[in-house]
Amino acid sequence: MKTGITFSLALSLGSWFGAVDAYWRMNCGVAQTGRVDPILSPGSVSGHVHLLSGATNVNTTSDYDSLSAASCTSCSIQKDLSAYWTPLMYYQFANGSFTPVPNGGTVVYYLGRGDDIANVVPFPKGLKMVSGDSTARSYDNTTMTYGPNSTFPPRPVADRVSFVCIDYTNETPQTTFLNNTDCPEGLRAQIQFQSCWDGVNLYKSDQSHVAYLSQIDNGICPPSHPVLLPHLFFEIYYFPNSMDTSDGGQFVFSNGDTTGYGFHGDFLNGWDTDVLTDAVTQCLVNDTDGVIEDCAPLAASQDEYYANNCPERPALVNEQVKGILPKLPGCNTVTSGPAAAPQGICSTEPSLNTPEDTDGETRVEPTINSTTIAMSSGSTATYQGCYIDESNGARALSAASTTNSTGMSTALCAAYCQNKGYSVFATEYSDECYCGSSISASTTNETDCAMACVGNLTQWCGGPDRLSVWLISGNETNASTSSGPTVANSTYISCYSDNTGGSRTLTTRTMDSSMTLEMCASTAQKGNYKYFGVEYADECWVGDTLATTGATLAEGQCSMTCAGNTSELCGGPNALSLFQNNLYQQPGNPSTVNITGSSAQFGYLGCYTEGTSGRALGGSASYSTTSSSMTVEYCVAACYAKGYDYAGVEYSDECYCNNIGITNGATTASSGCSMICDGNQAEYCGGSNRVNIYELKNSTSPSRLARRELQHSRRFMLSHWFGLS
Ligand SMILES: *[C@@H]1O[C@H](CO)[C@@H](O)[C@H](O)[C@H]1NC(C)=O
Ligand SMILES: *[C@@H]1O[C@H](CO)[C@@H](O)[C@H](O)[C@H]1NC(C)=O
Ligand SMILES: *[C@@H]1O[C@H](CO)[C@@H](O)[C@H](O)[C@H]1NC(C)=O
Ligand SMILES: *[C@@H]1O[C@H](CO)[C@@H](O)[C@H](O)[C@H]1NC(C)=O
Ligand SMILES: *[C@@H]1O[C@H](CO)[C@@H](O)[C@H](O)[C@H]1NC(C)=O
Ligand SMILES: *[C@@H]1O[C@H](CO)[C@@H](O)[C@H](O)[C@H]1NC(C)=O
Ligand SMILES: *[C@@H]1O[C@H](CO)[C@@H](O)[C@H](O)[C@H]1NC(C)=O
Ligand SMILES: *[C@@H]1O[C@H](CO)[C@@H](O)[C@H](O)[C@H]1NC(C)=O
Ligand SMILES: *[C@@H]1O[C@H](CO)[C@@H](O)[C@H](O)[C@H]1NC(C)=O
Ligand SMILES: *[C@@H]1O[C@H](CO)[C@@H](O)[C@H](O)[C@H]1NC(C)=O
Ligand SMILES: *[C@@H]1O[C@H](CO)[C@@H](O)[C@H](O)[C@H]1NC(C)=O
Ligand SMILES: CC(=O)N[C@H]1CO[C@H](CO)[C@@H](O)[C@@H]1O
Repeated sequence: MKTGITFSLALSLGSWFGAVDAYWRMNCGVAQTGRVDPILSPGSVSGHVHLLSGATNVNTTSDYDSLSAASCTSCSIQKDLSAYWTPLMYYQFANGSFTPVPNGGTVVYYLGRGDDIANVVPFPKGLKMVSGDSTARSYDNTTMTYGPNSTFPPRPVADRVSFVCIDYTNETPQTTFLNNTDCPEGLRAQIQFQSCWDGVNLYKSDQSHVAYLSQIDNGICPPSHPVLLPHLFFEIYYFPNSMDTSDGGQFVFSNGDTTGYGFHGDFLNGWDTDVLTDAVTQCLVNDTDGVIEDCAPLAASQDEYYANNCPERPALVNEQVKGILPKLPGCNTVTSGPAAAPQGICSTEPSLNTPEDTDGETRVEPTINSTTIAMSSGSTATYQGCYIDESNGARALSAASTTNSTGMSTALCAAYCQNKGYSVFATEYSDECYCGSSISASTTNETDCAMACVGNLTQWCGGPDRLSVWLISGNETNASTSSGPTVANSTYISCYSDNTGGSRTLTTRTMDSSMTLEMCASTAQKGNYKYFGVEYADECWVGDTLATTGATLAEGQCSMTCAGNTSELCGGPNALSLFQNNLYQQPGNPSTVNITGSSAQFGYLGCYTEGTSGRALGGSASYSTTSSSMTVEYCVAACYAKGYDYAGVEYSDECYCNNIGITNGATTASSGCSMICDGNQAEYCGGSNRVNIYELKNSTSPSRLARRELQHSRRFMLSHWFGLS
């Protein structure tokens, strides 16, 4: 998984909200990071950096119509092309420099709130609003909501901002300011919006077109703002514990605010009006678990892979806002109050970059046997369907593979496989490419292959363990018709060049004065090497990849008889009789691991980075061991035997266990976990600071149950901080 969002939802517990709600909640990846604010700084560079979610084309001049032209949104509901943004959180090192705190994106809630909920109306086209006060550095206990009497008392509007430090073992109340930042499971910044509209103005710069409910998240609207809107609420997940804070630095928002009182949020409506109207009517009043699947108008355009399919766009403002920065972008002084801190204005501002125009671009659904692409070689590739990969731990197409995390597309994979002489190719998980001569795996529902290619977002590139399979016309029989020597459990490739410009085609050599093809095949099988080749009568070469320096030679160049069998040919000078080992097992991560002698099963969660301030499987109750015969099964069994629910393998021989799950680090590309287990050549055991994590399924251990309870109770939990009921 490449998105941090599923991760952050798993962390959710506790909430601002007291009463049982009707609502929906939507996860959002990042659309843009930079000094962009089309509400407060239209057409110019904003005063401070924002984390923007929503329509992919959000820019400095966005309005309803321009957002509506976006090709996608970084949020899960594709018919919502709104833009949502908040200031970005940084860490200021003791030496004065800054770096962004890793975030898990924004969760946007639409809640049915207010006494007048029966008359709630959808956001009108083009409505925009800002909640919060960027200049605030202390709690304002005098500016109150409308509250006419003791049934609907007024409340300080400052309560619209809140922070939750998430710590499963030591729950702390939420605060209206940034207090504790030692948050093992993350820090949630939260902002409530105005739900009462004057019914006339889509925007007024003093925000007087909208007003808060009397209780902010519930109650009544003032008579001046009689129209009730859906109640909007953002949660932004930060991971302060993934920063090394040992230098004694501090957390600060992009506007220079260390207190959190100046946190704020912006909303620019870009919804498809029909979809929003249907969702408000059908779901806002009675969807009590917030799940989009339960709301038909929203589910229809939900994209499970929103963060990959609509990734963050390149920076619109020509300045650096990530990495290590000498100062906060813009002219923002770090202040801690209590006095208000007006927005600093710079005399000069960076230029704007011209973004690639993707407005209106839509994804093309390929049709089996009729969608074709023309390849630069002149061949044509025809779409074959969505196939299941790794159904029993082995790759469906294993002859060759590559990953390109920026450029993968159907055409790129096609060219790669054709160059290697294969006629079947397939893309997977947005950036992987596999080749073979034929495919015998099972097809599956086309909707399973729903990840866009990273190199061309209008094409599909498979999904998790799902292959978008293509066939190159004219090359169907290339591999299968090649004749040549037969060796059991091996396929002859061709006579192949070696030692071109001093580069070896395969990695590892053994020599034997009684060399035969079978002897070399046996070496490849024992070591689980994908290829083997015999050269110069007595040299056996094995390896998993063919160096790009090698190429097919005329068969006549492999005409030396084998040292151990004069009836077989064993290559020639700098020429390999090259074979593929059909017993080769592509290393993988078993998706489930059974515990011998028990019904317990562990499921694979993914490849994770270790945290900078602690192990991914950290916490006080954890265990680790190493073994020169490490396998996934060994580690899982060792953790289970000691009563742990999580197991992780790393660096080919290390094993980690804990009971509370992932406490540090984050999901990362599977390519980071590519070290072979010391005890099983067909399994991966993590990498350097990368860990493959497994979780006990259906655990009944008290810690897991308690954690799940906290997650489930989210929507029912009474807010002790705000004293709501
Ligand atoms: C903002 O985006 C809209 C829609 O893509 C585009 O028409 C407009 O020119 C962009 N504005 C700027 C300043 O780039
Ligand atoms: C508001 O806060 C100030 C400073 O803490 C305090 O002196 C004052 O009494 C408070 N006012 C109200 C109405 O609570
Ligand atoms: C409180 O104010 C609301 C709204 O104006 C009104 O409907 C209600 O009757 C009032 N309640 C009391 C006890 O005055
Ligand atoms: C602020 O954090 C400290 C340290 O974690 C804690 O002791 C204190 O109770 C917190 N304050 C509030 C108002 O929650
Ligand atoms: C809510 O009520 C509407 C109208 O009665 C109905 O169409 C919809 O299915 C209900 N939704 C849920 C989640 O129960
Ligand atoms: C595609 O063509 C192949 C070979 O002609 C055929 O076996 C298969 O059923 C076709 N699939 C579809 C979905 O038409
Ligand atoms: C990835 O693909 C892009 C676009 O085709 C190409 O420019 C780049 O060199 C490729 N990167 C790797 C590592 O192959
Ligand atoms: C594929 O999945 C979609 C969405 O879940 C469903 O509507 C459709 O009926 C499925 N098609 C098949 C052939 O199972
Ligand atoms: C992206 O894919 C579409 C659909 O296959 C294709 O028409 C387009 O040419 C591709 N774009 C690039 C830059 O290759
Ligand atoms: C080929 O592989 C199969 C399956 O592993 C094995 O049973 C068989 O003995 C092998 N044949 C030879 C000649 O090695
Ligand atoms: C694990 O057990 C399940 C049933 O309990 C079985 O279906 C599955 O094949 C087993 N998996 C392995 C890898 O042994
Ligand atoms: C017709 C066709 O696509 N032929 C291709 C088969 O594959 C080789 C590479 O192995 C190409 O060179 C051919 O053009």
